[in-house]
Amino acid sequence: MRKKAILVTGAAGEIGQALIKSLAERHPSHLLSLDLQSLPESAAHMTTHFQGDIMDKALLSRLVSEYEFEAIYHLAALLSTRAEFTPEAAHRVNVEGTLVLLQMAAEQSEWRGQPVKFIFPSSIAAYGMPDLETKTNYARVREWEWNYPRTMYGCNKLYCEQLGIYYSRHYRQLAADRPVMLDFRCVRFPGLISAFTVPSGGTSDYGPEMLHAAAKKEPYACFVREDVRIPFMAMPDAIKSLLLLTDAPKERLKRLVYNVTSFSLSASDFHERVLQAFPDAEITFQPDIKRQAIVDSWPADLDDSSACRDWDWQPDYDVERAFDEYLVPNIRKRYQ
Ligand code: AKB
Repeated sequence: MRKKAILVTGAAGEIGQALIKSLAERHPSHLLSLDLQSLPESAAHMTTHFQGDIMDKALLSRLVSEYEFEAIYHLAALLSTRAEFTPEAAHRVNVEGTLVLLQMAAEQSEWRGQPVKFIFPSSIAAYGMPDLETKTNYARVREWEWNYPRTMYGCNKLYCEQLGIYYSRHYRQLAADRPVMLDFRCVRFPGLISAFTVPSGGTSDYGPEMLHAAAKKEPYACFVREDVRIPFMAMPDAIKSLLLLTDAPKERLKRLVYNVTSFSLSASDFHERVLQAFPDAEITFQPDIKRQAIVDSWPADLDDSSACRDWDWQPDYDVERAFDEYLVPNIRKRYQ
């Protein structure tokens, strides 16, 4: 008999580490994780961890032969800045890796006669605002608007959303028997900010980098203009959204891809919040024109009313609570 399990790929990343902690409370005995990296001590004891590549077919076959997956949280990805340096490698990990996992989930759904839940984080990078005027005029974008990503990562996310929908609704549509299809559910995240991990490889990283540098008393040169605005969310809300969407009754879901957000801040608003907490912070603005252009193409805010309506999404942390109760106290403690 194969053992029932929940699988988290990309488990050593920022979302992964936070998600492992919440999932371990819900499913203490059957949590599996997969990542190229080992897990930090704080998460390692909570899961059975496999250090390896999502493209390693032998490793995946071994997992499939031993475990029956009830849900897969597929987080492994190269983020937007990193992906621009190695676009083809990003495509391989972000798209081909997702395809391999979707196929595995599709096969498992058939074997167990029950859909495997496939939870996928997408991103504001799936949007592409053509210019700053449009970005200002269409502040809160809805899921079907401005789907013209400018980065390889954004293209990968948008296409994988479509692949997920295909595997969930139309997979093997010409076969004589309709297969049991997987249950794909996706959130488009804004920039995420964790108090416990520092991001790497993303382009929304200037926010969390500013905050962590200030707490460490290190100078920080912000790589975007002061006026640039995007939405952000504190990590506990990102985890909350993934778990709420996992638990939502299927009949309530009118879409498979949902925006979620919490607060929208300009880089100068962010700077001011950091200064309130760390008045001696040495932060300058030295925009990198190329990374700036990527952030300029992301919407100023997201309309998450579909998620609010369909699965009662509400963030716990508005901007005040995020900084005052979660980020600043925990980051202070971390670097004391
Ligand atoms: C990135 O900057 O690439 C990510 C994202 C916005 O998805 N944080």
